[in-house]
Amino acid sequence: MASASAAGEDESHMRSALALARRGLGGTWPNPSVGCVVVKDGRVVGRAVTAPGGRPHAEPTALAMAGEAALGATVYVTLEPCCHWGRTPPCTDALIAADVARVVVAVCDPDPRVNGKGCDRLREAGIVVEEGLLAAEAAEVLAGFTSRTLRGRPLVTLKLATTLDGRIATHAGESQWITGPPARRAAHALRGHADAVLVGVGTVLADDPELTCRIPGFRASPVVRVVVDSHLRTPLTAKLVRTAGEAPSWFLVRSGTDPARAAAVAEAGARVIEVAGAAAGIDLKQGLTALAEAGITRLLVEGGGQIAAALLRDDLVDRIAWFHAPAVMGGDGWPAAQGFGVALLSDMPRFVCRRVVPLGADMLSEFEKAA
Ligand code: AOF
Ligand code: ZN
Repeated sequence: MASASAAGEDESHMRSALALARRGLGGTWPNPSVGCVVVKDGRVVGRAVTAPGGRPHAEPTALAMAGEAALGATVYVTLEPCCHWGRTPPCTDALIAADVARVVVAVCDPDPRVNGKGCDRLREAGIVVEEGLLAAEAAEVLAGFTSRTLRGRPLVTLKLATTLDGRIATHAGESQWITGPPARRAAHALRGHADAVLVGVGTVLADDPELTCRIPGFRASPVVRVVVDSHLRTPLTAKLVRTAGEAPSWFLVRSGTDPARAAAVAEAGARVIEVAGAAAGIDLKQGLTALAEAGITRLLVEGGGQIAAALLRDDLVDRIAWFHAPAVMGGDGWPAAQGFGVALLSDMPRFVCRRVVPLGADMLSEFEKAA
């Protein structure tokens, strides 16, 4: 009985650590968002999440909060503590110096500088280490970082807001608003947990969007706005350029694009990233690689139909968040994804439905790439 309740206590503290880690999503890139809870004699004496920008890591902050109480404590951490010298000392050293008794880790760090060596180091120092508690939940929180580390690209979520027949605008170009306020709030929440939001230049020219997360208190640092704009057609008067000093605006342009234009956009405070060209526009796979190199782990793609089609065609979409309004527009409306040459059903990218949520009159369905 005693051990069953101890296991329940472990699980409940790890759930708190995971909740902390989820709060940091979107703000800790290029680092993962990690949650840490320090428990002594059944009482929580320290808790922390990785700071905005990725440093300090969670453990030293939680240990500092615990102070002397860390001696002999159990530490719950959603990711294996790091053992490398980066811009901050290794978290393993902080745990050893604090003389904690036990460290419970949810998942191993995929970063090759750590990857098992953090847990080894703690064990060598005589600390009891247990791995794997709530590993699936922790892996979900870590998915962006894992994607960037192991695949060299961010985790890509495609967000679509359409009619039941998958239309995003009428043939006359009217698109605001297809879904209602609760669905639009949920879409903002998706931005809240993304490191960056990406749109094509067509969306910028049509809607002049701001692409910020307008839910007060939701995130500590602004979301990065990314525009796929191969020939840098975004006008200097666009909101994304004018507000580049308040929130980062990045433009993925085709290598060799008009240097004078690129200089003017950069002068306004935006970042211009050159990417190799493709038949139409830029090579999006290389665009994603460039974003990962710049530190982005979680990318939300918001439109439009051309970008969606190109990403789907190249198998670059990991998840879809599809908001459906209970309305039908007909085939002359603009499609969520333009044609991308599917002739055989076996060529279609397929997804698995993970969740369906009613949102006011609308509905959100969440899909994940089928294995
Ligand atoms: C932890 N706790 O809260 C986080 C960790 O560049 P640095 O020195 O900040 O190190 C970044 C690496 O540290 C990152 O790649 C990942 O392996 C790990 N992140 N580790 O112990 C934390 N955020
Ligand atoms: Zn660390």
